[in-house]
Amino acid sequence: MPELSLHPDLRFFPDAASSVAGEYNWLFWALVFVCGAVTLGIACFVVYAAIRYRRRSDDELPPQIPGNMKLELLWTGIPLFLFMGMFAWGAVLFFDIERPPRNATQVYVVAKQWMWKIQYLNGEREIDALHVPVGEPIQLIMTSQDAIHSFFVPDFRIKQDVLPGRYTTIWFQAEKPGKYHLFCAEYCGTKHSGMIGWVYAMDRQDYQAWLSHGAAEGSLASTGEKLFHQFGCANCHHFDGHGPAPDLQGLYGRQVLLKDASPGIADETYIRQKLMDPKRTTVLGFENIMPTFDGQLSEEQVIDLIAYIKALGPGPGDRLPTSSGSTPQEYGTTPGIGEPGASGNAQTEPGIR
Ligand SMILES: [Cu+2]
Repeated sequence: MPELSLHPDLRFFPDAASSVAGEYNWLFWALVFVCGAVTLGIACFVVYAAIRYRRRSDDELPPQIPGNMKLELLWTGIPLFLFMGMFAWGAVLFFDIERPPRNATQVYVVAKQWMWKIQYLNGEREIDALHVPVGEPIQLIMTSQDAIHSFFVPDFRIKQDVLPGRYTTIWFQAEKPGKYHLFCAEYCGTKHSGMIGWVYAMDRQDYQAWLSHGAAEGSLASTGEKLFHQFGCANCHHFDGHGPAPDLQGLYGRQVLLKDASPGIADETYIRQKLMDPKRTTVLGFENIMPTFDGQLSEEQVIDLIAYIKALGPGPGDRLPTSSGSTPQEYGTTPGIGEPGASGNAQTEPGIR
């Protein structure tokens, strides 16, 4: 791509720095070319026809043409072929973007007016900065503390709305080391334009050094474990399967049967909803005695608890009703959310329980 730059930070076209950016560029320019060619063709034909078929005398009557099947088929068929091709190409790329690789490293993002809070599984936290290794897939699991935000890294060609009350995800793989702009792309209040950060893509070694330099207080999961006891969750959620509330081992990613017979997937959004609005759903076979933690837990703490529940392996006292023979492999994913244990981060988790 020709580099038309006025200033290093003011570029005509963003850098292509992620694994999908190249194909995005091809698709973008193909769309520009096809749409440009069609627009130009129609405009030229309009001018040509206006001159060639203009009325030459006041009493001139044009010949009546009843129709032309060949022509109609042609001008229906060619655009259909072109536009279906664009659709298919775009759809393939869309599915690539929406489906994180199984080995993607998960990073949590909490957006708030007006900053990006980043949380790594090892407990490292930072604001308006995201450090990632080059050549490795990263999956972001994002939520908002207030308004709707949008996580946008033009150089990576990724943009995803970040919503309060649920989790959205996006994944990318940085292809070259560098510093890339992170923007909020959804107007979210007075200082929306200042909700800017940087993504630092680093070589594996530098990344490892960066990750271990920090003074993380403990992994997200271990912080979650502390909260689990601090807030009295363990009083009801026993791990021997004999408590008044479901045993949470192996819960994440599994299908959960609810009292109204509707199946639910125990993903991040489900777990958050059980914490903040527990009366909304009741798990089949249990009384709904869960108190709400709305107003008591911050979004970061909810993420700590989710990380803890994710880190809990399946246990012997597995009492949650599931449809027969269901396994995390079968029900492991909701679109875009990684499967339990699929994040490739098991090794970075300390021995929980
Ligand atoms: Cu914002």
